[in-house]
Amino acid sequence: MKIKKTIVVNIVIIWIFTILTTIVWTYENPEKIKKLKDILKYDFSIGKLFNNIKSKNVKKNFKSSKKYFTTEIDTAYDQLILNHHTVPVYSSYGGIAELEGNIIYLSGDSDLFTLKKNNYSENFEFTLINAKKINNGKKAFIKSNEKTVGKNAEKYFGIKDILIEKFDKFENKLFFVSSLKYIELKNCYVVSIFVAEVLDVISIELSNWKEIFSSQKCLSVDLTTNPRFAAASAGGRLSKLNENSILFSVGDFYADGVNGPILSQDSSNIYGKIIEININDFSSKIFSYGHRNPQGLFIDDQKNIFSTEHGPTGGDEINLVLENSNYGWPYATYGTNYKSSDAYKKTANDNRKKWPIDKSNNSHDNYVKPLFSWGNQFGISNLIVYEGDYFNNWSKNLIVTSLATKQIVRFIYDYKRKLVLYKENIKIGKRIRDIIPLKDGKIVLLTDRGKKLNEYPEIIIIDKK
Ligand SMILES: [Ca+2]
Repeated sequence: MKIKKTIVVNIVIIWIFTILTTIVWTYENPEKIKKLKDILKYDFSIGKLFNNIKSKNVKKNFKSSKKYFTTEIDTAYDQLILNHHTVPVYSSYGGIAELEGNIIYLSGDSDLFTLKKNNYSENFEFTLINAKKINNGKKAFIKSNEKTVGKNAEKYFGIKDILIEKFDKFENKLFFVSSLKYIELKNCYVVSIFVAEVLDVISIELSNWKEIFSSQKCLSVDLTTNPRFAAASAGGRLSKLNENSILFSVGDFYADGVNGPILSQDSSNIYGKIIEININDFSSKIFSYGHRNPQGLFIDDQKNIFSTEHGPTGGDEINLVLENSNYGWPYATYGTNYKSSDAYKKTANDNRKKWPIDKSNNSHDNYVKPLFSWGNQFGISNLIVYEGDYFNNWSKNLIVTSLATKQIVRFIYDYKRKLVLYKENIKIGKRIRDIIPLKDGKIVLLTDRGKKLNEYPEIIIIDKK
């Protein structure tokens, strides 16, 4: 009897020890939790552990705290209602588009959903679309490079944007996707565009994905040293330019002359550029250059091309993009140096906050100047020109989104003088990745995922009270 009792006590001790070890090991550490989750095929996070044990149907039980909720904010003209729809998968980036009045969401890991009204309840619901995934080699990339670049492999390798548009020469609408793509044989990566035809706009039936564009220069994870694999500066925005072509904004991956070689001023590659791609023969050319991380692109009704771009600290920009023009990076910026870069750390004596290779001496002279540049941390993402009439006081205003300050900013733009005149900050309270206008005049935002596994991205539909 005594032996049996000892065995039971030992088992209980081992059991408690295992739980404690797991809790300590995974505490506030999303990668480890993700690893465990993958091993156990289980959504596993502290605080949710006991709920999860009860749950039998793990897949259906997605872990965001609230699937749908609303908030209200006051602005200069309107009281706004924000309809927050928590997306069903935890991923970074991805993109949103409108198709036949419904919102299409492709996650950073290529899961395709529609967000639309349920016929019976009028509530919005996500439906998973049965489409093939983009074959970008993400798993192989993570496997080969996670040891070197850590969590950045999972976070930054994936889908950057989507675009769904009708073009004259095609019977069906075209669905474009921009993504990083891993070239396993050479252990390097490129940026690519894939396209499918939308064969049925209601059921979202897609043809097979076809790769129509890839950068020639394949980048290794040690292109830059600090950080390695700087795909936070990947750009990736897609926009329809005309019936024959699209524009594609590509970042410099921090290859800026300080943290790596200079790519954005070198015309032999497409990084740090906006690229025009012909959709009939897939030929491409450099449209504009000297960009750092152009994450926003919008072409308005009058064919004005607006872009946004992350600068170094305090140097985020809105630009009016003109063909064959040089936007200055890395030789001109109003921003100062990032704390993370090598240049910042080199010596304490010199002016270490200055961007060290600014040839323009903080004037941006000899390069196309931005329409506006922030002197504070802003974390710019995408933008639109508001061309609807639902928010009737916002007509032709630029609506620019921000990650760090969790807001949208409305600019009044003087089209004749090409100047911004007025700005209104509108606090949303979430890091915003993407913005699209809907045909009915409402505006939709895609937010960033949080650091914790239960902080899923949201799609926020902005409405008036
Ligand atoms: Ca610039």
